[in-house]
Amino acid sequence: MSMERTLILLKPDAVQRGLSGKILARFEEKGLKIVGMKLMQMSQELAAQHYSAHKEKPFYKGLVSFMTSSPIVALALEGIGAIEICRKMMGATFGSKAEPGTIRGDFGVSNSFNLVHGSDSKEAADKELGLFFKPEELLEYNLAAFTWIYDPVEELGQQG
Ligand code: IDP
Ligand code: MG
Repeated sequence: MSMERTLILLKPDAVQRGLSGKILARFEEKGLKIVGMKLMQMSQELAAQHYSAHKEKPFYKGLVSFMTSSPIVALALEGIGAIEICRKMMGATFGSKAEPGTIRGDFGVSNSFNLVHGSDSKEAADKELGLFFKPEELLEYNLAAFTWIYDPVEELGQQG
C-alpha cells in the first residue's frame, strides 16, 4: 500500500447533530494526518459535480438537496492505504446496515443521512480533492507522531 490522500465530508447531519468533533477524532486517533480542513456550504454546482456518477439514481435529487442544505466539514486525510481504511471506518452506506464500531453504524440509522462521505478509489479521491480544495489549501508538513504511527523501517522505507 502507498501513501494516499482521500476526501472525507462530514455531512450536514453530522455538523447539525454536533458530531463533527467526534467523527474527526476517530480519523485522527486511527493515525490519519489532516492535510486539509474547512467548514463550508456546498453549492448546487459543486454537489452536481461531486455526485455526477449518481445523476440518474432515484435518490439523486434528495441527495443534492440534503448536501446543500446546511454546512459541511471537508477534510483531506493522508496515510498509507488511507482510501480503503477510511471507507472501512465509515461502514456500509445505510446506517441501519452498517456494523457497530463503524461511524455510520455507531451514529446513525438513516439511508440518506449517513453522516460521512469518503472517496472510494484513487481516481475518485484525486477528482474530489480537486473539487473541494485549491492546491495551496492542501498542506505538506511533518506530523511529529508519524514515526510512531508507522514502523519507520517496515513501512516508511527508512534505513534500519
Ligand atoms: P457511499 O456514500 O457509501 O459511497 P453511494 O452509493 O455512493 O454510497 O451513495 C452516495 C450517497 O447517496 C450515500 O452516502 C447516501 O447519502 C445517498 N444514498 C445512497 N443510496 C441511497 C438510497 O437508496 N436512498 C437514499 N439515499 C441514498
Ligand atoms: Mg459513493
